[in-house]
Amino acid sequence: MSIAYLCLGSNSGDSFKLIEQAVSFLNMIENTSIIRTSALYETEPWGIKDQRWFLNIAVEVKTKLSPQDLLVKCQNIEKTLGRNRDKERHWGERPIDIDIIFYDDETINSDFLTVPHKYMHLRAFVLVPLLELVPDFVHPVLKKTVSQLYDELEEVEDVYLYGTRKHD
Ligand code: PH2
Ligand code: MG
Ligand code: MG
Repeated sequence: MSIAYLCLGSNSGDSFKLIEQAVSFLNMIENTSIIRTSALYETEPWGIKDQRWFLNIAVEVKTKLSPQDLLVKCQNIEKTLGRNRDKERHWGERPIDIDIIFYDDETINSDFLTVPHKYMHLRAFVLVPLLELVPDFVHPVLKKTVSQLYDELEEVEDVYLYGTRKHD
């Protein structure tokens, strides 16, 4: 049994419902179950600014699947929920994105999958939800804890607990 941390994001369609559905589909994957989820966050777009704000959540799962098989299952859920990668721009809007952030303390670098996630240490929208779950987890490549990585962020995009952002 392995433990993986996933980050889910959505900024098109009914993001609240899409995240909810994605979480329930994750729990239905064979040999995989959700242990905990973080709170839900409203987050400023990272990478490309001129797009809708995102909803993000972190999910802790235990699984008997390999990282590659887990990724395929996550991609199938993305497809089921209407994601069409051909129509997207890089870092642009998407109905649902499910990324593997950590898988135990494994390091994977293939064309198909990079674990830990390549940009996780630069993204408040990943680190803030993850801080709730595993502040002391050590990044196996950078050798720093999640909370150290958060403290060392140079550019911090806005992250609000869902429902606490003031709209003008
Ligand atoms: N995902 C991206 C690019 N930028 N920004 C936020 N706030 N949240 C995301 O999930 C996100 C992003 C590409 O996957
Ligand atoms: Mg992804
Ligand atoms: Mg992503």
